[in-house]
Amino acid sequence: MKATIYKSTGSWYTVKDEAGQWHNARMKGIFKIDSITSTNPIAVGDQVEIDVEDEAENTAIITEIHPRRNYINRQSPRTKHQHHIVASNLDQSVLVATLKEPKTSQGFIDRFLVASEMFHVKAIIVFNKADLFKKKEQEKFEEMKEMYEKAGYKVFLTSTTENTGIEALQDQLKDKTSLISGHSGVGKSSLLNVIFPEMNLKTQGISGWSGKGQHTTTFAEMFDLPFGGRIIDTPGMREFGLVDISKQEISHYFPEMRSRLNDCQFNNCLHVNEPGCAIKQAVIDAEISEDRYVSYVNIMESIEEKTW
Ligand SMILES: Nc1nc2c(ncn2[C@@H]2O[C@H](COP(=O)(O)OP(=O)(O)OP(=O)(O)O)[C@@H](O)[C@H]2O)c(=O)[nH]1
Ligand SMILES: [Mg+2]
Ligand SMILES: [Zn+2]
Repeated sequence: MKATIYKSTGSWYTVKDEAGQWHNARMKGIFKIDSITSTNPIAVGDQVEIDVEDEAENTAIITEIHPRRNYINRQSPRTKHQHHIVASNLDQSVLVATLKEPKTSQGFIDRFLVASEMFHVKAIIVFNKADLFKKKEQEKFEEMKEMYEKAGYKVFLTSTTENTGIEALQDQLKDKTSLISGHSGVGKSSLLNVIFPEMNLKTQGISGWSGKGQHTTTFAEMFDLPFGGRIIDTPGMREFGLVDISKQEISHYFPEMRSRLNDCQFNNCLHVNEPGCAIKQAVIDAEISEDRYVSYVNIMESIEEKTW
């Protein structure tokens, strides 16, 4: 019987079968998955085959994993050479960012967007905590919104305390499977709670952002949305390491660069020192944001430092 993974807690998985019945399932034996070295063989979002083991106890055995349409993985915090699959079979990846309490850097946002492009998952950006904005943050937001929209990304502005911007976000989530990511404390779980109050997810509490970087959500979990679609809440991430990316590839993951690559004089152009570079020209002409270009160069440099 076909089923979908909603949650993983160690060796047990919460799955929902095609008839809408929930089971506690575990894997039987060891089966080979893809060629990637991941720390978790089964991830939230995976489509699997199950055999019901015990009707009364609602337990089942996972016998097979269906090929993934796509997946997002992150470097394992423990071993750099291993990956952890966060979720699979996604329609979009939602980055929740904040301009204060805590501040999400542009470098982080851009790395996130590059990773989403690498995984072929459409990304959108939600700036939360709009209620905390003073003039400075409001201006910064307008600037970033313009920059990211020009690059081809949708940008949303929300506040969970004032309930603003929520409907537009709901429309964007409807009938899709979305993964929510962002630093700890940006309000990922809070957002899901206002989108779907019955969800009742644990959040950091009314004292607000502590600045201590404690994670409230500790594992990825998927939920069905009452208006159609599914959403996956994840624990906050500290930084974003890009793995398995070559310098030559990076510009392909900046949509505003990708569309201009054919215009560079050299087809192996890295858009740094080469003559006849269409990307640098577009930056000079303000067709590509200088800040996005700086992120591009920073990512290039971080790859140079990689020693393996
Ligand atoms: N002022 C303000 N505070 C918010 C808003 N959204 C969330 N918060 C607060 O921010 C804190 C963190 O919210 P959470 O929803 O737990 O954050 P999270 O992103 O799920 O964090 P982790 O689970 O640790 O990754 C809580 O104290 C919320 O009350 C908002 O729109 N405005
Ligand atoms: Mg959370
Ligand atoms: Zn170039």
